Amino acid sequence: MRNIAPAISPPAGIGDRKPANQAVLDWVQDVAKLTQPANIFWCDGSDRENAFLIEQSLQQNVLIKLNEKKVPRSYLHRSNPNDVARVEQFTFICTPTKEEAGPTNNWSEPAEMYLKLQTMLKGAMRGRTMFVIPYIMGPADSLLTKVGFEITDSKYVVLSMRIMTRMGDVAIKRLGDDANAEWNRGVHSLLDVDPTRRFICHFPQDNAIISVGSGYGGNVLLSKKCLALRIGSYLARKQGWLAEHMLILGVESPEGKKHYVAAAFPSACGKTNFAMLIPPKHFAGWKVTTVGDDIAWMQIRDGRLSAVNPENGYFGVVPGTSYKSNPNAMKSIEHDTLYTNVALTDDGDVWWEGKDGAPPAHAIDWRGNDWTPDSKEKAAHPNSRFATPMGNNPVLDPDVEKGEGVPISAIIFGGRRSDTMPLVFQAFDWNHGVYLGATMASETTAAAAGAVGQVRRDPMAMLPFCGYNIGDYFRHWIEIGKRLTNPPLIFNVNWFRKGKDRKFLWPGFGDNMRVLKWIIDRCEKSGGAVESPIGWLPSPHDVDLADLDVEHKCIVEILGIDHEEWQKELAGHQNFFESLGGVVPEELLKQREQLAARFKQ
Ligand code: OXD
Ligand code: MN
Repeated sequence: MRNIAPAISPPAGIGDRKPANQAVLDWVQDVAKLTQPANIFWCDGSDRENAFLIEQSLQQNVLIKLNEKKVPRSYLHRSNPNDVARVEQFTFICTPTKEEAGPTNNWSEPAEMYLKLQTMLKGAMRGRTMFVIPYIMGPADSLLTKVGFEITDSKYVVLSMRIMTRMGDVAIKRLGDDANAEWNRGVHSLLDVDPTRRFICHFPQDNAIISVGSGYGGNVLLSKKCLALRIGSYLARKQGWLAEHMLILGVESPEGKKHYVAAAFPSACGKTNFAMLIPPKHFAGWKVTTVGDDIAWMQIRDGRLSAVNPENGYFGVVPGTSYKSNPNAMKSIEHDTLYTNVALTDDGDVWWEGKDGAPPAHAIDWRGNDWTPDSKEKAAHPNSRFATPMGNNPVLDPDVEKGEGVPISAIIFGGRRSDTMPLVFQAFDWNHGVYLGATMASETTAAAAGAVGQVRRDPMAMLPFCGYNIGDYFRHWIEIGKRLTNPPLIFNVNWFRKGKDRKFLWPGFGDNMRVLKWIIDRCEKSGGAVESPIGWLPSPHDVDLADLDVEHKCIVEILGIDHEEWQKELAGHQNFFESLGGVVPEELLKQREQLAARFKQ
């Protein structure tokens, strides 16, 4: 299977939907002059176009058709084995000064980076088709919604963007013909998929992105991490709103009282699972619904934060997904799904580590090699993915298309921590909550290239995604807090704490409803808690643990804090703040001092 495929010739009526906006036409001509494609394909997002591109992708070995009975209208793509995750080391924020990008981003001077990329892009699409994808991020009638155009030489990108964004006419109409309208310019080329020529570059002042040398989703679906988070966070600060790496869920009581919660977790920490949670039997009548599983755009409305999901689909990690861990995700990916880097069974089905049932006796692994249960290699890559339309989700929130968004009652920060962090605690106030987010840490996963399992500070889960100086980002959060008359309560959770036997203390998944219920109780001012140095902690009787098969001593351990571990944690916060070289706002430095002082009381 290959990523790079020769040009295609569409029949009349396909690939010719040119927008009227002169600024778009001029930009496309400029990129075409540079990259010299065989032809230009103007995407409209229609069913007919999609069917044509799928047919071409099957012929050109870009996709494999899966068994129509087992996974209807679904396909498998294999990326180049050197290209399976986001490449943070080759991701750049290009601003006039290094200070604007700040201490957590790779920086380049824009003119220098443009020159380097233009040199790489010269003639890069020769013999290939150049696709122009119009799309919007956000519900069609939201004030927050942004228009983007992505140019790409990959059909896989076009097919994925149709799932992940609202694509085609809706964007052309929203942009209109005003040559000065705001829209994002995204250019992607696979080049030769060589890791030494792989760069993901953002030019926030120009609202522009250029990504070269990769075919992996997180690097090339420019709507997602690049526009909705990196450029999005930059625009959000300028325009007074928040672009965050957060899921959004609705939780409704049996009496019909509904709250919405936004939660930030680093990549591959179970955001999709939490967003689709099925409450355990004991919580009969409670309903959890999904607004979004990865990104939240939040604006201030009537003194509250109101959130929309800018995306239209889910690009989730496959391994570990099962009817036990996430039945709603399983139902979502049973049809109309584009899989990347999972294993292919002999009967044309997909398989991955952690799927329900016994492993197949034989399969083709994600690299295209024979695989049996005795193989040393994994059948599916640990960062293999599904792209599936959010309309497939059986628990999709009915207000997902509401332009004004949904009102947020609580914000949750969380990471993957084997120790130190209790199951849940509540910040004393907004600035303390910002401190919890700013000092968040997690053990690294396969979602990004590099070592797995190392604890790294990942403020608000935005370390790889904040498109400007992290100090200014913290300050922006503090400023937003000042404008909120009814701010959400802020919590920290950790599903991953381990006991002395190195086993997880908490079952997670559906049982996280118990934690969510305590959070909702706190929002309703009915939940009990005890004051501790780190914030409000529930005691075991404050959390509904009925029918939970976990020993009481494990509950006590996971709800509690270890003062020695927290001394190390405090030192970790200080080291992290120091490593940022003086950009951390006074308010947060003060929060650290107050936290340290509370431990001494
Ligand atoms: C993702 C990520 O793909 O965070 O959502 O890496
Ligand atoms: Mn993510």
